Amino acid sequence: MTTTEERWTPNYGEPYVPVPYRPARMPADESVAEAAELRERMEARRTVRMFSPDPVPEQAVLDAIAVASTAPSGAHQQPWTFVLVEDPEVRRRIREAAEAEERISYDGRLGDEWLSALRPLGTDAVKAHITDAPCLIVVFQQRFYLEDDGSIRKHYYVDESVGIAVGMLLTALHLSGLAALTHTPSPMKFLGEVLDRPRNEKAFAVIPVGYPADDCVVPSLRRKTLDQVLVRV
Ligand code: IYR
Repeated sequence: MTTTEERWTPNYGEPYVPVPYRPARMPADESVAEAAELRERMEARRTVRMFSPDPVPEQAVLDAIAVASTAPSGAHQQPWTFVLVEDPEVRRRIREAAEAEERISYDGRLGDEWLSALRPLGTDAVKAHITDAPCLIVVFQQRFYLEDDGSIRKHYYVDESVGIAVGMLLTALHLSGLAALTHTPSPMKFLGEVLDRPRNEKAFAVIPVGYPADDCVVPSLRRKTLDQVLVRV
């Protein structure tokens, strides 16, 4: 496991230092055209559960993670860690542990109502995507900041911040031509153990990244229309 940069130090208690922000304003017609194109491209995104083992361009994945890390966050604490897992042996261990939990879930822990909600998605306890996809991004929330001396500092709005970052990650991956799955094995405690994460980090999602398998299928789902999700006042 490698981290190349020096450790981030938070800026608790530092003064407010406003700096100018004057991005060039996009002409309205360009905004409309950009938004329409983005909408069309994002409407084509699908969650993929059947991956090709073909490798993906690593720089595209690193850039997508960098995009995710531009997300806004509570008190700008950026309470996230992205663990990029390519090692097949580590992926095998994650799959084994995830499937052990999922078997318990699908064999009854979820309950009938939950299982019936999942039926149209066709999911089950077999998590081949963990070892089929060429890489996984395991996202961790930093529930609090761990000082070098072991003391802790609070983090704020961690769920919201990491949720926004993951949304931006999925968008960046899709717009870079890569397929992904938001997988939430439950419970996820084993991820911190397998990946040897510090005690302030809690697993949030496992995101296999790759290309769809040649024979990939996805469930036939209906998205809500704009009218169905929009209320105007
Ligand atoms: N975590 C399980 C079950 C599951 C739950 C929901 I909500 C989903 O949208 C999909 C799956 C699993 O990964 O199979």
